[in-house]
Order: sequence, then C-alpha cells, then structure tokens
Amino acid sequence: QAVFQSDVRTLLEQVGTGKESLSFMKRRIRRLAAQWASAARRLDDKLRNHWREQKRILVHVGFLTEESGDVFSPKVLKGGPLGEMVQWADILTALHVLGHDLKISVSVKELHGFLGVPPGRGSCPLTGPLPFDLIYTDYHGLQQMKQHMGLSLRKHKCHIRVIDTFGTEPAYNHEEYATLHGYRTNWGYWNLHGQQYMTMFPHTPDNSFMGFVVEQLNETERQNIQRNKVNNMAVVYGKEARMWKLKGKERFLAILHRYMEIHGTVYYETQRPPEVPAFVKNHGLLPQQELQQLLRKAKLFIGFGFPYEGPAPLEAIASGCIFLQPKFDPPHSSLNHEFFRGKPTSRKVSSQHPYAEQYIGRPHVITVDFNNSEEFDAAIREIMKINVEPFLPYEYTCEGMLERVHAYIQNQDFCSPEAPFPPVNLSMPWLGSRPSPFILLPNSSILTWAPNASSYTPWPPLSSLRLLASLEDQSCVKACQSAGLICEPALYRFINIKEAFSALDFQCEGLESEMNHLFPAFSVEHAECGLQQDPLLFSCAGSSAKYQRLCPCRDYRIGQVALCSDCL
Ligand code: U2F
Repeated sequence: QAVFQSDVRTLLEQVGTGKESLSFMKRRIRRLAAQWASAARRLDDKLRNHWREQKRILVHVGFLTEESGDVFSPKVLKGGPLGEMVQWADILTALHVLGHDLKISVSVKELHGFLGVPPGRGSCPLTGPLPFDLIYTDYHGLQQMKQHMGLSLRKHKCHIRVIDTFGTEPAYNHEEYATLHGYRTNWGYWNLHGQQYMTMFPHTPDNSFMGFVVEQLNETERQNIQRNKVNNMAVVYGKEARMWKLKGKERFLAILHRYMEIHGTVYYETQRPPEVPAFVKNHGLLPQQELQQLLRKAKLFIGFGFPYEGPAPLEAIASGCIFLQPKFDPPHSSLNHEFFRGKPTSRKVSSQHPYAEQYIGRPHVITVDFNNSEEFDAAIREIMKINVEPFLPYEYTCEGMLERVHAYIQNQDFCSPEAPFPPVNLSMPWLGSRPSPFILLPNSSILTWAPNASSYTPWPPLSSLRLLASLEDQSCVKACQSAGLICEPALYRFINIKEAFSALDFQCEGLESEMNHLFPAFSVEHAECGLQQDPLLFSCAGSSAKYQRLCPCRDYRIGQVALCSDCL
C-alpha cells in the first residue's frame, strides 16, 4: 500500500549533487514542498477509501547524463531551457509524495546498477525479472536502455513511460508504418503504446498529459497582488537575447513602450554590451522566486514567439498577469519550422502557447497578429483598461498533478494482453448517438445496456465513451473537441468494429482492414468502410479529405482534461 509522504528530505538526498541542473531541481523541490504537502492531504481526503498499490519506480533522466552530452546543465545559469528541469523536479516530487518506492538515476552507471546489468561494453540482456514496475525516462534514456539491455528491452518495454515535451504521434511511433509512409524521424519509431509518451501540456490525446506544477497563491498573496499591481509594467518572455530577435520587434517594442515600462530577465555577460534596447529594464536571469515577485507586480507578460510552450506563461497568469502572444498564421509545425523539424509530430502550433490560447483564453490570454500594428496597439490599450484575477488551471496545481499521476499509475496498463473485442453478447450502448438502451449485434438482436455483463474493465471506463464521426478532412482531436469532448485512444478498440459504421448510418459497400493511422474510417467517395488492423496505429491525430473518421470521444473533468468524470 502506498502512503502519502510529505517530507521531501529523502528525495533531496536521492537527487544528488554536482550539476547546476540538479541544484535547480532541488531548490524547486524545497521551495514547493509545503504546497505539495497540503495538496497530498487534500487528495488523501478525496481518495479516502482507495487502496493504492505501492509501485517500484525507476526514474532515469536521460538528457542529464554525461553519455547524452548533457547540453542543458551548463546553460542553467545562462538563459538555457529550464522547462524540462521544472517538469522533472515536479515528476520526482509527485512520485515521492504519492508514496512510491523511488530510485533516481542521472548516469548510465547508475542505470546499470539499478537494473542489475553487469558493467562493460555492449548490450547485455537482463536475465531475471525487471526489478521495477514502472520506469520513467526520456528519448535519450530509452536509447541508453536499448544499448545496454539489448533485446530484453522489448520484453520489458510496457513498463516504460517516456517524458516527451512536444509529443509523439502514433504514425511516427510505429516503425514499419513510419518507414513506409515517410513519418520516420530521429526520435520516433519505438513501437510503444501512444499513451506511454507523456507530454508537458495536453498537446494531443494520443499521448498522456503529464504536465508540471505552478505555485498557487493563498488569500493574503492574492490580496497583496491586487494591491501592488503596476498597471503600466510589462515583462518580456525570453531568457536569451536571441528570443528578442523576432522579425519586426523594434516596431512593436516601440508601440509597447509608448504605453508601458518594459522589463526583461535576459541573461547577459557583464563584459559584453547589452543586447536588448536601452529603454528595457533588464534584471538579468532571475532565480525562479524573484521572477515570481516581478510577475506579481507586472500587468503584462508578453511573448515574442519563442520559446514555444514553456511554463513561464502559466506562472505569469497565475500571478495575475495578462499574457499577450503572437498568433502563428500559418501555424508552425515540423513541416514548416526549423525548431519542430524532425520532431515526431505534425501538430500545428497556432501561437507561441496554444494551451494558454485554447484552454485559458481571454481575459488572461490575448493572442493577436503582431504584424498588424493596429491590432497590437489595440490589444495593449485593452490590457491597460482591464483588471484580471490570478488564474491557475486545476491540472497545473500540485493537487491536480498528484491526482492525475495517481490515476495513471493505478489504472494505465500496457502490459496485460488485451482481451479480444467484441466479446459475444455484450451490449454496446456507446454505439448510440441516440438514447440508450440500444444495441445492434451481428445477429441483429437488441440488447439492453448491462455494464457488468463483461469482464472487461478498460480505463477510462466504457461509460465515458461516445462514438462520433468526424467531418471529411477533420481529425478526431477536432471532432471530439467540437462536441465538448476529448478523443480517447484507449477506447478505439471498442469502436473498431463494423457495427460502429451502421450505428453512425454509414452504409458500407465494402469492409476492409488495413494499417492506416486514420482508420477506422469511412471513405466518402467509395462508400468503403476501413477498420484498423494494428492497435498501435489508433490515432486521434490526422485527417484526410478522403475520409470521415470514427472517433472514440469521452467527457473530461473541468480543469483536469486527462481524466473522465468516472476516471478516479
Ligand atoms: C520551454 O523552455 P524554457 O525554459 O525556455 O521555458 P520558460 O517558460 O522560459 O521557463 C522555464 C522556467 O524558467 C524560469 C521560469 C520557468 O519555470 O520560472 N525562469 C527563471 O527561473 N528565471 C528567469 O529569469 C526566467 C525564467 C519549454 F519548457 C521547453 O520544453 C522547450 O524545450 C523550450 C523551447 O521551446 O521552451
């Protein structure tokens, strides 16, 4: 049984020393310890009767190992990416606070030790059972495990979770399919289950949303913020001078400067001339806590287009700032932008921070075309006029992250063989967009819904499933979204049956089964119905003008998109 533990001292000892990245993570763990502890108490109350199994968990942070080149650690104090460190610190804390038996490795040597792989060159299969129930790692770590575990990796891979900032779509993950259809990249093709990849934001439901946390304010802090806000103070998003170099920035910096005092937290070397305009009050790179103080005073946090999808805008919004950011038209993606090129996703990034744009929106987030000076000017004037409260989505609070990680650990299972579907005599009310009870079985008999009639216990539960058809050229991500739902790949196998087509009034002239990441789908031109042949290719992402896709949608909790209402 796992028991919540709020004392982080043993965790801090386990994290180790000797690198700036580790020190950054430890400072963060220490600073947020009290928030985690009270979140744990609240979740414990909420889950009172749940039995939580204690898991043996290995966390191997591949990108921080010397063997992967560790390019991030030397840049911690120089404006380099910190988002990944924020996330790993929070993952470690969540697993520790949930009370699991945790081991942490940041070198290949430690990895060997924990896995029981004898030291030496070349790959050496693990002979005994895997000494862990779960292994959290990243793409670098996965590569290292492949090198050192050899073939036994395949046997154990269902236990692995890959922390993958920007996400991996099924078409890129499936080795054979990716190779045949041009989706092969440097990262993908591990043939994992799509939901074994865990992202920083809920980018795509094909992956699991892991996230991170943002500090939450107490009542006194909220009141102080309201009192001390400086209406004409703007902070620019970007720790490196190159982030300020977006085309046309002089124009919109000049507009902004007409109305507001501009602050920055750009790293600089004392001997070199400042790289930001003279009217900018540059504080240099700040420790997280001091950045937060600055954000609590500022009215506006403004992004210039890079970095993409980082934690800072959520911290700003949680501190009562309005986040103003550029819209990308056309959207950026691996097909048209250097930063995303080679990443195993073709997701279209519609602004600097699509999560802020789509999940939070006005008045906290304003997304405009920065090339349009009038629109930009109007946005600044609007911001000067309105007052906003600090806002933090529940899924980015400590409690929200604990709740989600708990649910994944106790329910996601990629190791047990899946029972065949459909079983005989099971009613399938989710086939009804019309009111239940209703079911159409192959023998045309009508059965009523009997949730306990099967021994199948999928997660999310079948009660959350709603079958929808996408429009032509629409992905299941969008189709479910437009019905106020979310696509749920874990439920695809329940709609990958010919009855699903008739339930949606598609008349199949023919029925085929094929490896195609858009299937199950209905071909509009030929009235052909296509079933998915390989469950690894079930994918919410992807669309084609030729098909209307069959989509397994589900509901979600307000503020916790990863979980359906019956998911806890
Ligand atoms: C993102 O990485 P970044 O590190 O560039 O993301 P940011 O949102 O800028 O900030 C990460 C943290 O840095 C902190 C701040 C954030 O929690 O509190 N910080 C700070 O301590 N002092 C300062 O002066 C300014 C910020 C993203 F997260 C990565 O996944 C991507 O790889 C990267 C590139 O798109 O962008």
